[in-house]
Amino acid sequence: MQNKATSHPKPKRRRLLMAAAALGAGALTTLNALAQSKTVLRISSPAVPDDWHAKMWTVFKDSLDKSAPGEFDVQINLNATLFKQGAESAAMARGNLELATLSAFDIAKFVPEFSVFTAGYMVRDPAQQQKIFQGPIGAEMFKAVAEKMDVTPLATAYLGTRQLNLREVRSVKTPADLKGVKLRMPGSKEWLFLGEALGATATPLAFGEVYLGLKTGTIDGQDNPLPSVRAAKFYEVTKQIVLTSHLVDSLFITISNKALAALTPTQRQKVMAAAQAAAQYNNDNRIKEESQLLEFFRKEGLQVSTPDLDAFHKVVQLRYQNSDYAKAWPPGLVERINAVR
Ligand code: KDO
Repeated sequence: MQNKATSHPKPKRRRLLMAAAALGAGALTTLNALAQSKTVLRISSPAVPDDWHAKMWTVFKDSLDKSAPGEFDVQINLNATLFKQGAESAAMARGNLELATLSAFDIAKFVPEFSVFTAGYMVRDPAQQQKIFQGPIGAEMFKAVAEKMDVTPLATAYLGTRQLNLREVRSVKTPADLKGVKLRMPGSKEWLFLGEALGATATPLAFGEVYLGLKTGTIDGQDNPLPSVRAAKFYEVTKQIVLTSHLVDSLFITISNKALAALTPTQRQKVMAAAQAAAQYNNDNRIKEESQLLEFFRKEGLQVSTPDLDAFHKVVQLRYQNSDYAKAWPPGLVERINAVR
């Protein structure tokens, strides 16, 4: 026997129920259609949420939500939760990822001449960095990236100037003083070469594992720009910052060519403008923070020291000049970079 609640409703109530169901289904269909018509832009980054190059993706998303309301579904994945650090360019080439930030090291694997930007003491400061990549050198390099990697750089973000950050206090004046120091570097031979050029014993580790490595002592130190040392809280598990300033580091906001080709010309312009706004936000905040952070680290009890920078320049530059990397640099490229002011 049917109970009352599940027996057929009275005609008026039934009509109402049917109308509500129809409305519900209709609204759902509209929502589905809207969701489907949105262009999904998946982003993957190893950055921690509190770092500027993580926050810049919100600027990117907000910019697109404003300039192209309802057209894009921007999905931001931080902490390497979507793809592991270094796997982004392959994911983009396979069509599994639309946007990421690539380092010069990621690019140099496929575009050998790009290794010039992995060399210590090559780029002088963030202003020169922006001019290089916004000028003819950048245009030539980005063309090669698009051809060889099937991705297109949209803007250059300044990751900061890399400094050494040690677990125990040590007197570091020249690269020789880093002999035997187990220095964590990101996991590629281009990064390891930089660590070795600095005089240390370079050891590969993903960014997400550095905090624990420093805490437990499986590594003696790491190198990163000061804002990342703050954002990833490395200062909690280290005692010294050595201001080697060995790399004015860049991150390129890059889109897969497949995703780019799927956009209308107007959408392309909007995505480009959003990437540039994001980079600008990152650059302004990072430069400002870099100038203020030493005080913060000192208050946290870290010792801050400055080495013999001439000695570091000489040793590191010589290592690169004599390396196989330099053989891939077109004649005159270093001079052209130096001439950018
Ligand atoms: C790092 O692993 O040390 C590094 O700074 C390398 C950069 O290229 C970049 O991947 C960065 O980590 C991450 O975005 C985390 O800040």
